[in-house]
Amino acid sequence: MKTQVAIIGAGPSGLLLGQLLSKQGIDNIIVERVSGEYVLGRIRAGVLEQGMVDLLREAGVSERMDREGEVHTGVELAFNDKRVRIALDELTGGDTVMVYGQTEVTRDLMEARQTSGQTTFYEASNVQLNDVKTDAPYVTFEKNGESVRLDCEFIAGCDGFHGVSRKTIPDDVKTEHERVYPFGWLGLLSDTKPAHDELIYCKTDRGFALASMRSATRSRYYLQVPLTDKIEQWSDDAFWTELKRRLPTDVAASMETGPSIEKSIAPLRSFVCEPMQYGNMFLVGDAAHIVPPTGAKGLNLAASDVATLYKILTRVYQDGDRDCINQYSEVCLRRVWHGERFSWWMTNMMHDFGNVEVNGTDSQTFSRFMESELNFYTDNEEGRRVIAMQYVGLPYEEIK
Ligand code: FAS
Ligand code: PHB
Repeated sequence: MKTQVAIIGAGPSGLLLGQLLSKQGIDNIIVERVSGEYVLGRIRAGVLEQGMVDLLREAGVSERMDREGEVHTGVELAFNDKRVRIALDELTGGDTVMVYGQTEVTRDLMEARQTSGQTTFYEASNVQLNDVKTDAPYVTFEKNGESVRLDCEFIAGCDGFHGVSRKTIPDDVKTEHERVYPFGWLGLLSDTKPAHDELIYCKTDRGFALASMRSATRSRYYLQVPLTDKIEQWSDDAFWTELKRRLPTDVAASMETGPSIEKSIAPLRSFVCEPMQYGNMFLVGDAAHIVPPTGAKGLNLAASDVATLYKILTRVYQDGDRDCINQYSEVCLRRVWHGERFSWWMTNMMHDFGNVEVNGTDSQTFSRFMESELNFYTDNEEGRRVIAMQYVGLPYEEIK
């Protein structure tokens, strides 16, 4: 079997890349480890930057997003009994974010791929990448007990943090940067009216909380929890009770509660693999980098990687320019590190680190530093503009 671009992973990175390449007539095949239903069952991101919204429109998969998604012009930070609204549009000259769940983005991309007739192998096992340093790389995997070989010209490793692609880069070639946070996020999805019409990021002495949403009738909430917590410890009632303790009083008082339709605990880490390319294999999205979700950057950084790789491969196939492939890693990493820093910064400012020493600073001193940081950046318009610029997303970089 042969294709031009083999894509490993059918999450948002793999599906969006496949859709964009297909629209340029570039043949691609996706190899995914689990079923499509399983991919859709993962509840993850909820906020799309303008750049990702534009890319989904370019990919021709935005009709439902434009109909059902909510354009948000601001987000709130609540701390020390005050609420500061970050007026995204006013502070950035009109940029906004779109609230539309990753699950829906993935569903729209899956439907578009079905329509395009491009091949996707779900439930493929023992996926291996071979000869990625040559001009004739190939992927091997098993499907329904059969061994399959997929010859290609390029491989896009869109297989997430636990995938096989990053492992293809030899240890003496790659550098992995990592910061694991001493807490996790307990997330709950419910078919209840959102507690507020915009997102509220809350810092309290009980820990962080986030009130988000998926639509006017579906809410998404998060609580900072110790890494030792297990989901079985958290009944719905316990979740709602704790959330009400962390939300602003008036918001908590009027909040609608109801049964969870999903509840899970995710660890928080900052992670970057450098380089993001090895021969004719390119790491995309979570396969290359992870951010704590405090900055709503995870999915959005994946989208900007996709945009860069799509532009490069289009130039290779349409203009015969192969030199540009060497720009991939450098262009992606410049934007990735800005997203990493913002997510790390927001996590440090908004969470309670308890008695954990941070960067050699005792927890109490660190907490004072972060309190000052949060007050400084929210007390003046220039500080709020710094937050707004990053939250709506920095511009995508063009390929030279
Ligand atoms: P994904 O991990 O989504 O997709 C990778 C795909 O590759 C998966 O379908 C996997 O099955 C497949 N795969 C893995 N190994 C393979 C192999 N060997 N062979 C073939 N296929 C393989 N981001 C936010 O912005 N906001 C959030 O609130 C947020 N919450 C998150 C919660 C959790 C629990 C996690 C894990 C992430 C969260 N993220 C959030 C980040 C998330 O949205 C990612 O950025 C996004 O899923 C990245 O998409 P992909 O790069 O496609 O990786
Ligand atoms: C979400 O709605 O899942 C969400 C929104 C913003 C974040 C993280 C998660 O920063």
